[in-house]
Amino acid sequence: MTGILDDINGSVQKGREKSVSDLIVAALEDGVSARSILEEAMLPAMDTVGGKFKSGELFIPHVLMAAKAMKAGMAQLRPYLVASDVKPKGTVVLGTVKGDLHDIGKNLVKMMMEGKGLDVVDLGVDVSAEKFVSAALENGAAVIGCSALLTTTMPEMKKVVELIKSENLSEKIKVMIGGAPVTQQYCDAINADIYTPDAASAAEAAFSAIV
Ligand code: B1M
Repeated sequence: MTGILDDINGSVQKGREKSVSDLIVAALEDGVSARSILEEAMLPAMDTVGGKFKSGELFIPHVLMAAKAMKAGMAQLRPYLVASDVKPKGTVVLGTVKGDLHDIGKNLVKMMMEGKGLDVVDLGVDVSAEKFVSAALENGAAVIGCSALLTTTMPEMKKVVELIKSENLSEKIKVMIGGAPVTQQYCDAINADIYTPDAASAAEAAFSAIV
């Protein structure tokens, strides 16, 4: 990574919202794609922050500031990542599972799904299995998307799968899971329908499950 992408990475890490914003404007003007800004600068910056938090080099307030800068940058990139003239092709109910407040990855998944022309009902964070299922029924959603970032909250995904099964909704509603600690192996173990490792593949998979 060089130049402006490097600077964006550094500013996200330091939680410098204004500088992230100015640098994104400059990068877009220079012809750097929104996708490159996200994937080559901003996402790696959050990974670095996570590593430094784990090793004790950074503390929660730093992580929060970085997350805030990341969110502001994502909002700025949103119009470039989401096509506006596509008709909704189906509905996904999306949220971060109960007990979990991480929402940056979930918001990215939402953006990518909207970019594929899917309608996304965003339930936010700390969403119970009951809420996922009732919202899916209310909105006629064919897919429930659960995001989890903590190993301690991953079992909430199993509750969603079990509730769908006990309500005999397995044919009608597919459960899709993802988040940093989630794996295909875990997906198989809890009998969820779809696992994807990143936001772009989540959007592809939801699109294929619906259309
Ligand atoms: Co937290 N946190 N955090 N944190 N945090 C992690 C997850 C952690 C790995 C950091 C570390 O120790 N290295 C660690 C979890 C350890 C574990 O469980 N094994 C951790 C911890 C411990 C905690 C607290 C417990 C800390 C504490 O209080 N002592 C606490 C928990 C609060 C709670 O949720 N109840 C906590 C709090 C926070 C903040 C509030 C400070 C902040 C969140 C702000 C916010 O989200 N609004 C925060 C952050 C920012 C992080 C890290 C640094 C970054 C997460 C992130 O946004 N990544 C994170 C370290 C890391 O992940 N490297 C960490 C960028 C984002 C784009 O990636 O969400 O993985 P991600 O999404 C990816 C894919 O996973 C995928 O798509 C995205 C990329 O395309 N994906 C899906 C996500 N959801 C998907 C759903 C799908 C498909 C794909 O289908 C439906």
